Formats: sequence, structure tokens, C-alpha cells
Amino acid sequence: MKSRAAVAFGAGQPLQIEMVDVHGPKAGEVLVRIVATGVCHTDAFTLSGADPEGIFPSILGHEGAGVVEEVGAGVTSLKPGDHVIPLYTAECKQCKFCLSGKTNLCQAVRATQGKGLMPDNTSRFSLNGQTLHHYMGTSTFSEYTVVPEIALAKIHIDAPLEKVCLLGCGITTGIGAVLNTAKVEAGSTVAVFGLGGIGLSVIQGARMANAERIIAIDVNEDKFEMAKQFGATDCINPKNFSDPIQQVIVDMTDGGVDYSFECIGNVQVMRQALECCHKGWGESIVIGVAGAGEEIATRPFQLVTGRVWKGSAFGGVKGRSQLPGYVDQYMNGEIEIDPFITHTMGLEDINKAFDLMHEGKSIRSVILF
Ligand code: NAD
Ligand code: AHE
Ligand code: ZN
Repeated sequence: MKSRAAVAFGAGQPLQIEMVDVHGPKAGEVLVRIVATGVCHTDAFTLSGADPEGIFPSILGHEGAGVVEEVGAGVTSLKPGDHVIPLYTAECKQCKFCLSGKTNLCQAVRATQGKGLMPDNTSRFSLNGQTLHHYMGTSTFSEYTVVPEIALAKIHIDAPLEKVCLLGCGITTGIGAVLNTAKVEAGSTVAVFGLGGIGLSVIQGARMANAERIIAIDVNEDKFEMAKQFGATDCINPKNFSDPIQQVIVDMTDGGVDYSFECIGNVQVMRQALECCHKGWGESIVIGVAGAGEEIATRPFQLVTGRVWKGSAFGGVKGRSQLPGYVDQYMNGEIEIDPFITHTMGLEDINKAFDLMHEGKSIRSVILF
């Protein structure tokens, strides 16, 4: 079949809207009609050429929601008409990772996913006979996409897809990093570096965890108003201080924060986030994605003296088991999504969504098909 899609032909090039060919679902696969998709900084990161797994030409997008159109042979958990969120972190419930009880990082389809292919090592997308690669197993910048059954969360049929698409990445990542990875306790002091969709979701999660003090840090002060709305108690711009920002935060908090979160993808800020943690127990969670070849550094003494460095992918959330519950929490009013959607547009304007992100003017743009 034909599908409207935004194609990434090469690093640093604008996406091009094309009518691509989509091959139907093979065994264990599902054809999904995407209704809406967010644009996450990770899409921009891969488009920039900084992603070691970036492959071109490809169809990016990983923060979508849609409707099942057709299922391949052997698919039992989904049927046409079901509403779903594609998962870039699948959940097979059978692999060593799924069974460990220690991680959400299912590896059942991760190797082929990283090569831009379906589990049988082929692509379902092409244009004029040329293969187009999948991205993160989701490719939500196409109206029709093919996804493994184990990489689809079936959600409440009444959930508004143009809103809950943001649970496919940003909002879940931030809340999950607080609740699953850090396990922030009530009364904690928290620092959040970077106030985009991820950082604001961390603030939302910290508030859900009843953190007492939430320090929001960004170089773009336009982000402070929304950070305060979500529960930030202090907003600071590192550019306004002559001291290193980690020292500023240690001084503000009687020795450092209990938890910090890096939501930018900047390895220097990752160091600042670790070093603003309290001696003896402070934990810093890396969420931001850094480019090929970048490395983090600190004095090992920072760790010897009790600070902990951790990472979090998709907020540690197991997509098929837990994401439907996040959707229900949105519908019950326990999770906020609507204020994140600063812009909506059609697929033809998707490059504008990238521009707004780079200009610091949007939190999330949602593409409506
Ligand atoms: P975004 O572009 O919307 O927000 C980033 C924010 O960081 C902006 O407000 C920007 O002003 C701020 N910033 C930039 N440099 C800064 C600095 N030196 N000091 C302080 N603030 C600074 O991005 P986003 O969509 O919120 O994504 C944030 C990061 O999280 C990206 O690296 C993205 O790839 C990553 N991410 C990771 C996961 C995961 O599962 N680990 C999931 C989603 C996104
Ligand atoms: N491909 C990159 C890494 C990209 C990355 O870290 N992705 C995050 C999700 S970002 C969503 O916006 C993630 O969950 N990673 C776990 C995984 O299995 O990919 C690289 O450096 O190669
Ligand atoms: Zn993302």
C-alpha cells in the first residue's frame, strides 16, 4: 500500500514528504495507522548525524499513537481497530532481560531494530524500489507503519490519540525515571537539568513523588514559567552565576541534592548533575542522549564518597505491561499531557516542528495525520 511519510534522506537534511510503499505485516507483525506523533529531541539527534545507529534513508519518529489496521500470521494479542502506542523498547516477556525483573530493556528485537530492519532482517518501507529503513522499530513519521506485535501497547479505546502519543516517549521517560529508576522519596530535594519535554516530565514525576524541593535548571529562561507550573520550586540559569552550577546548587541545598536528572544530552552537564548530588547518597540519573564519541568524566572520588551515577531508558517502563496504566492515569487526571503540546501541525509542516525545537520555542509539537 501507499503511505504519506516524512523521509530522512541524509544527515542534516530537511525531511521530505513522499508517498512511500509499505509492505503488509509478516508473521508476528502489525500494520498500524498512525493518528498522531510527537517530535522528540532524539529524532533531531538522529537526523543531525550524531547517532551512531543513525541510518539513511529512513523514516524517523518514535512518539506516536494509532489504530491497528491489519495483523500478520500468529498475532494473537491485537486485532484490527485496537488502539496502540508503538514501543521503541519492546516487551516480549520471554527474554533474559524481560525475565530478570531488573530492567525494561527487552532484547528480543533490539539487534535488528538498531539496523533499521524488522526482525526478519528486511524493511517494510521502500520508495521507487529503494529500501527505506525503519527507525527505533516505530517509524511514526509515516501514516502507515509496521511494528512487531511485541512492540505495541494496547491502550484504552477512548484515550485521545493526539494527546497520549506523548506517552510513547517523552512524558513516560521523565515520570518513569523519577518513579522507577531513582525511586524518589517524599520530602526529597531534586535537581532537573534541561526543561524540554523530558525535564518537565521529570518535574511532574518529582511532584507525583512528593519531592519537597525541585530545582529546575536551563539556559533558556522562557522554560521557567512552565517548570513552575509543573512544580519547580526554584528556577536557575547557569549563565547568571560565576561559580560552577554544581557549586551553586550544593550551596543552595546544604550539601547537595538527593536526586538529579540530566535531560539534555550534554556530557559536561552530566558531570555537573552528578557533582551537585549530596555526598554519601545523592543519585544522578542520565536521561539525555549524547552523540557518537562523547564520554562522561568525573573524579572517581565523587563515586567513592557515595554519589551514584545511573541511566534510564524509557523511564524503566515495561511498555506492554505498564504503559496502558499511564494512559489510564492521564484519563483519570493523575498525569498531565495537554500543557506539553505547544504546537500542532500537519505532516507537511514537520520540518517546522524541528525548527521550533532548535529555536527553544516549543515543548512538544504534535503532528496530526
Ligand atoms: P528539548 O530540546 O525539548 O529540551 C532540552 C532542554 O535543554 C532545552 O530547554 C534547552 O534549553 C536545555 N539546555 C540545552 N543546553 C543546556 C545547558 N547547557 N544547560 C541547561 N540547559 C540546557 O529535548 P527533550 O525532547 O526534552 O530531550 C532531552 C534529552 O533527552 C535529549 O537528549 C533526548 O535525546 C533525550 N531523551 C532520552 C530518552 C531516554 O529514554 N533516555 C527519552 C527521550 C529523550
Ligand atoms: N542510538 C543511540 C542511543 C539512543 C538512545 O539512547 N535511545 C534511548 C531512547 S531515546 C528516546 O527518545 C534508549 O532507550 N536507548 C535504549 C536502547 O535500547 O536503545 C546510540 O548511542 O547508539
Ligand atoms: Zn524520544
